[in-house]
Amino acid sequence: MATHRGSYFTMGPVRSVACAALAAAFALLGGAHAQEPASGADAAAFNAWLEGFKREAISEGVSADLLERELTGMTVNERVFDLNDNQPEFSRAIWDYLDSAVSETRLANGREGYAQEKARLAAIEETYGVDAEILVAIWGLESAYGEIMGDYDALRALATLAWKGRRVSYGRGQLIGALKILEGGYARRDELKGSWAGAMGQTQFIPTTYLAYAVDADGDGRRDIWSNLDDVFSSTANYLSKSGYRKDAPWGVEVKLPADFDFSAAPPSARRPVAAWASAGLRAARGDLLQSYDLNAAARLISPAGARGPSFLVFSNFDAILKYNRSTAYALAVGMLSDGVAGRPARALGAWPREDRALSLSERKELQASLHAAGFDPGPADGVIGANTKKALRAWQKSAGLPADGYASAATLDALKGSPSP
Ligand SMILES: [Ca+2]
Repeated sequence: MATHRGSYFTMGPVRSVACAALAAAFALLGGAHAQEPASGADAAAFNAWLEGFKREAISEGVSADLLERELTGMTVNERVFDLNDNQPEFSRAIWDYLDSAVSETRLANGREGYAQEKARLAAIEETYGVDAEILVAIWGLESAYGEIMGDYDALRALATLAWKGRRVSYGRGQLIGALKILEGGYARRDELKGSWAGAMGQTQFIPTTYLAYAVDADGDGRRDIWSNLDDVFSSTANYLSKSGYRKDAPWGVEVKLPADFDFSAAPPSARRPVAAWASAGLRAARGDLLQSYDLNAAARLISPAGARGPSFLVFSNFDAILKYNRSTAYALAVGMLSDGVAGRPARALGAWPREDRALSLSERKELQASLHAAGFDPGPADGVIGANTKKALRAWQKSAGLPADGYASAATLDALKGSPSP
């Protein structure tokens, strides 16, 4: 994920990279959960766990000397423990997220950074085949252009996650990764700082992403994603390139749908050539035609706020950005911010349904239970509106004669609760 911070976790399993401080804010933390402080007897339990972890790490190739040096005397970070334990009750609406992700300040700072780093970015764009404005947008979302990288000690934060809680498997793998960074001499011990969930540096790489993709671009022997911009941009470009990003192709285009558009004929995973979408009546939101786009390029249709909000055709570069952070909102923010940075219109023309209220966790579970009661299968009622829930929602909407956009809003829940049982 570009950044591993609090809320991005609410959008699915741990991402491969960190998402931004911002993306973290996508869901508001629920607040007053009672937490058990990890003290007293827990400290002894942590130490016992640590000894077992050291043995496992040795078997995975980490040297005993390094483990003794770095983990002896390690303690739980109780702040990290609490953050990890916090289940968000409310999700942020995508328009609220985008307001912050693509704010005037972030746009202005992005244009400034783009101008300042023009020569450096041009060289990296050429080397990796990734558009400079996309690199700047990710930089802006991940760390506010290097300003907010997090100052949690990564080893201690990851040891805390690996010990106990919802992310032990993630924490364990990343802790091993962080130790291997030190063993390889890629970064200094005092540099290993980041978010509470272990995402580090100006691009918020988690340790395994760092190991696989971080680059020593200036040839000083270190992959410095904290303070060396050659390394920062090259690492990000390398990751995007390996994720399938191709330069000079668009991430997506906002479209207008015909009034009678049948969403049920366009599930979100369907990739079709632009020409086929044009035949189905789609038009570019700015200008009427899609003719300026490659008519053979495969595109998916996304309507993140349902039929009443803006829709976009997104291309393979959008999917490459999703590998950085598996959130549609994040990938849209990267695309829009990159457009703004490069001097193109940065915001959607279509209006977001701002009067809609995002559903709470309990309401999302209620929606799933109601779908089940109505004879549709949304999967377990876990409050996560994933592919299965959206599919069931679309099927119910179609059966009820509503636009089958799979969008879960308060209005959807009301309609569903008022619908007759089969
Ligand atoms: Ca370097």
